[in-house]
Amino acid sequence: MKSIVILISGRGSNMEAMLAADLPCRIAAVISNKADAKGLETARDHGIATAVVAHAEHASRELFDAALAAEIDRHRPDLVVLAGFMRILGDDFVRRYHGRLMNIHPSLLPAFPGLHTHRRALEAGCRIHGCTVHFVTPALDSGPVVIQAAVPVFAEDSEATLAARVLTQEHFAYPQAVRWFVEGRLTLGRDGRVLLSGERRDGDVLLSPAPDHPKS
Ligand code: NHR
Ligand code: GAR
Repeated sequence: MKSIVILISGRGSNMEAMLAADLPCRIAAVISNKADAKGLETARDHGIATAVVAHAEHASRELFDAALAAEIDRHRPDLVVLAGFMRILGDDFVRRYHGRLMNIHPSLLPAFPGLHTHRRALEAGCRIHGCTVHFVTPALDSGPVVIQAAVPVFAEDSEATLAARVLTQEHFAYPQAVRWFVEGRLTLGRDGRVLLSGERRDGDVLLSPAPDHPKS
């Protein structure tokens, strides 16, 4: 059975969704760059090993990355999962985990890489927003896309209501992506493209605003 390590920085609701999804893999550890991350408690409550590698205690990004990699490698994971992990990782770190490092980003990439995605989607007047699971590459939020989920944006939305709607979909999309990976169905090809075996082809469309005459 494959094993994974999950990196968090805060609440850890995506991590919790993975625990709840009963994935066919071992969750070897949950590691945070912040000692006060709420998700660490949740992981401990589930009997999962936790560790803190505090970025604030390292003199440079390179030293932090190296300490983080050392902690991850103790567990020899097949996959490293960024779940609300908020530190940009350097090229050496990303290359070390090439094809086995995934992130969930709260926008429909390539729209809105970086931070404050929900605010920016509202400001841009988007009618559709969402989240993206991607393999991590050195360029921020630009790696090959594994799965995306779209949600409508409503005129009365605030950053908080929109974030909550997206987060609900994150909790479906991310465990699905990790399941594909640990089942051995999902790989990053040598050409940098995502390969998913046995992919379904009956995806639905989301029109937002909804049309007057919905398809039956
Ligand atoms: N690292 C690389 N190399 N590539 C990616 O695609 C990465 C990554 C590290 C994290 C998650 C990402 C997101 O989904 C992620 C993707 C943090 C920042 C950021 O600006 C940006 C994007 C993401 C995560 N972090 C600040 C920094 O200086 C700190 C912000 C804070 O601590 O609150 O590292 O959005
Ligand atoms: C999620 O919405 C995730 O997509 C986002 O932060 C939230 C973390 O929630 N990630 C980023 O913005 C990465 N920069 P969680 O801790 O409850 O999973």
